[in-house]
Amino acid sequence: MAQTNDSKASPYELYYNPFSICSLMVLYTLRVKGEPKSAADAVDPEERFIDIYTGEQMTESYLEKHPKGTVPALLAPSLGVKLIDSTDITKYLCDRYPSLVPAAHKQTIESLLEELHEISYVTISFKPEDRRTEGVMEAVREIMAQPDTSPRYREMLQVKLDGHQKRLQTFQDKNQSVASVEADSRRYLEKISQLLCSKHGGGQEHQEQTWIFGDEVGPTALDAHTVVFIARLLDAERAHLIPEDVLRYGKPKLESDAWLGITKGNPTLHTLWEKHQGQQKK
Ligand SMILES: N[C@@H](CCC(=O)N[C@@H](CS)C(=O)NCC(=O)O)C(=O)O
Repeated sequence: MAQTNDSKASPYELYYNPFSICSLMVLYTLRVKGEPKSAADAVDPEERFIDIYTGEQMTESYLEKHPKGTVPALLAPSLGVKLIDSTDITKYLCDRYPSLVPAAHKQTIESLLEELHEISYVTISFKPEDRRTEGVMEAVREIMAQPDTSPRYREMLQVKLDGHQKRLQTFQDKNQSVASVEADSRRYLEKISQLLCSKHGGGQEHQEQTWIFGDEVGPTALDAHTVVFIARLLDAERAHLIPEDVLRYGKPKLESDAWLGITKGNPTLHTLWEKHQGQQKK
């Protein structure tokens, strides 16, 4: 299933899913990216929907494009671009759109983005009974077990399986738990709160209007990723992890045209979306 935006023929393709936090981070970065360094630096990808809830990410044709079989992915075959991680895609955009990483805040932005992406989103997004990672791994194994799966396709599926296994192992090695991931989230958002506070001296009145480094700086890559993280925590019923000033900062962005243009007003979590759909049918 493919959905395209109205950009002119672009050499770039962005594979995404609107219920994927990392896809949303890239999509929102694209919406607030500002002006490119030059016309040749412009990145306005054709956006292609991948249904990661029916297994489209583990089809042979998608794995040919993207060996990990995840979203997002930014590809531009004619430019030799193949970026298969949201942080790499964001760096690529930052190199081309200077307002995403203003020099004065570069170090802060880079180190906080790194910290944000260390957080296990799966742990705070899904309940153990959702069996999100296990479900994906089982589906991959099922395809591998089918007699008509070619040796080449089986090999590609094994790479995807190994990637998931490695992630699970890292989680166990780090001794992570829901409580520790919640603590990581709080620690991260506390730093955002401090930045907001240093900009506005703790006053409440302007925070709804502004960006982390202030209106004169405008949206940076840190804003783009943090706003999406806030949206996900809200959808995952984890509002208690968000400091009040950070919530006041985030909420208006989640009502903006840029955000609603991406989500169409849907939640960021597929499980929540399904629940809403079910309720509407009753
Ligand atoms: N580190 C990657 C994570 C990508 C990732 O795990 N994407 C998830 C959605 S948020 C996905 O594609 N899940 C489907 C699957 O693993 O099969 C990034 O930042 O892009």
